[in-house]
Amino acid sequence: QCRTRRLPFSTGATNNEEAAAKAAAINADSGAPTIFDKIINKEIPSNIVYEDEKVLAFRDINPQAPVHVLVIPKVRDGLTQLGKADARHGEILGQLLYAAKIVAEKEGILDGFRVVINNGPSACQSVYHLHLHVLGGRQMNWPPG
Ligand code: TR5
Repeated sequence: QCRTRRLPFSTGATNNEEAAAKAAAINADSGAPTIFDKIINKEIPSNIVYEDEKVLAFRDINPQAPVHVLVIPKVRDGLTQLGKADARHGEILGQLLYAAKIVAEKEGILDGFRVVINNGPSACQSVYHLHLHVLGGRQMNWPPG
């Protein structure tokens, strides 16, 4: 469960809201290196599903479905979150989406899978290195939470 929501549309700060805002600040987009850099550099182990020159895909440590893989660019280049994308990122964004399809194919979930990008505190983003969640292996419900 995401506990870092800072709702921009909330009115009147309660203690709970202040606590949530503080928690969100910890996970804010500071541009600092993230745990994913260590995974890319193989400083910490991960369960890699797919890798090419530009993209790395590895299993999420806290899976929300039988298949839950994260697809990330090996070079962040300012893409802490999708909302920071500009025209120069078009190629890598396409490569990430195509890699998500390759992952789905490798994992045998082409019949039904979901690709999710959480962008910013109100969407529960917790790691500020752009990543696509590829989820499947069970019935995915709609609407999402
Ligand atoms: O909440 P957002 O969309 O930012 O997704 C971040 C995802 O990274 C979450 O689903 C986490 O479970 C996942 N995560 C966090 C860590 C981690 C990871 N997946 C694989 N390996 C991980 N390590 C080693 N360390 C993490 N802190």
